[in-house]
Amino acid sequence: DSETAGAEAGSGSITVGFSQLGAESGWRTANTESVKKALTSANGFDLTFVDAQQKQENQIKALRDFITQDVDVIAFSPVIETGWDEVLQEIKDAGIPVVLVDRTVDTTVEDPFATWIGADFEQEGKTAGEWVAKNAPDAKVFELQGTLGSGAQVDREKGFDAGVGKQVVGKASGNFTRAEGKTAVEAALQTYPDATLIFSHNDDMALGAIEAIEAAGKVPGEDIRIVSVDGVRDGLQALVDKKINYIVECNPVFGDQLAGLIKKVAAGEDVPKKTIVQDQAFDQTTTQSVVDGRAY
Ligand code: GYE
Repeated sequence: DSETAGAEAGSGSITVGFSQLGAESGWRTANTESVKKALTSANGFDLTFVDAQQKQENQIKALRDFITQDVDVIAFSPVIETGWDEVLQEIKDAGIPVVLVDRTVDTTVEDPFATWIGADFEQEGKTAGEWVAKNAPDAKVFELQGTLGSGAQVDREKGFDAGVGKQVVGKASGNFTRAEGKTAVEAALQTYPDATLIFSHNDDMALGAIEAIEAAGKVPGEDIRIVSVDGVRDGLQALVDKKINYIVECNPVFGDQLAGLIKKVAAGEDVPKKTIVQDQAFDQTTTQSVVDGRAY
């Protein structure tokens, strides 16, 4: 699944290979849209975009193809943190700068990327934990984790558990998708019947959790409260419908900021090592107009 917008791009355009990790969630779809909207030929880019379908081997293959194409800049969202040493070294040896998008890497390669743009996942987990500490200090928590080993899972769990880890009675991964979130919660309702709150690492899994809870004859948001991360429209709708209790935002719309960074990196200009995308949080006072006005 690869496409190129190069046909009309002039010789002065910046060639970019972008390896997106997948299309697992509403967040990801909005992020892909934002990136594609910003990296157009009209804006001076010649983009090759490849979706890895949540498989690291697909990403590594795409990155190697970008080296062969000798693109000006390689951008990618790593599905998990580890396993990139070899390919990052190859990219470095080829002299191609890397712009890391959204998730983070854990590598032995020195100075592996020029810049990273994404959210503060640990803070998101902390913010979720603060809501639980204040509003549900006696709740027993089931933690519905994202893709195991991904920066978003590792750091959200770290931030949450640092605050209210003692309240966590069980954990399982739903791989950031609605379907796997549902399956994980169906099992959790059997394994941890005492759980009264779910901390879900994203909205899609929380929406799957709602289906599982309702199918078990319980009321999501009441019998089992739900705290989630992202703030996509479907998640916010469930919040307004009182099925989710609190959502920590993770903003996927940073394509323009990314385009600005890529231009600077391609020109050899100095860029900050990190750009943190700003987030807010939503509680049940959120109104329908916020949902209706949401762009994704
Ligand atoms: O929260 C989730 C997605 O890495 C921030 O990945 C991203 C996360 C996002 O699947 O919905």
